[in-house]
Amino acid sequence: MNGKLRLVHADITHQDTDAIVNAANESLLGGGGVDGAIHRAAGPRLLEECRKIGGCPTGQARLTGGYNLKARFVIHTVGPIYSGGKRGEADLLASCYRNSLQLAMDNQIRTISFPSISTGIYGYPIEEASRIALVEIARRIESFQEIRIICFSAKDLKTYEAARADAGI
Ligand code: AR6
Repeated sequence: MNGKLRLVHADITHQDTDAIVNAANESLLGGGGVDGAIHRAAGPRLLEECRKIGGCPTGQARLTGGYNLKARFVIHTVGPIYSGGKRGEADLLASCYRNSLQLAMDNQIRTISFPSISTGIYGYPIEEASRIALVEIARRIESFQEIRIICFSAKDLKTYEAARADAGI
């Protein structure tokens, strides 16, 4: 099966893929940015399920239901807080994509939407983060029907499109 990678300017809470990915924090108890938007759209049962999980270390991923979302599942992953790039941030960010995709494959998820992990409140420069995201996704695209990267602004979309062209993906 030839997987399709799409870069889309949209709100991730509206995506109808089997799963959407949340850029969460280690508590998994919600926050601002995309995390806040996903919890608002999914409803309070999402927070209840997250409470039971009891947190998630940076770079790892956890699966919950999607509740009021169109997506059946939410994969919560915790990106690194960027602090100059010499504290293992690139490896941790790559782990977020790898572990999220592995969890999706383990649960027969065929279509999935990612936000741009760590590039908001956590401050990761999007030019570098987009390259990491694209490389990790391209490695596993064949195991999926479709993977979307959801860019929340037209500017972010342009950055991802440029990174994709550079990488020849
Ligand atoms: N749909 C798609 N992308 C979005 C949406 C949305 N509805 N809302 C924001 N983005 P951020 P981080 C984009 O800050 O940097 C939270 O408080 C946003 O423009 O959501 O990983 C967590 O609890 C940016 O491009 O996540 C953590 O504490 C991207 O999503 C912390 O923020 C990621 O921005 C995580 O920070």
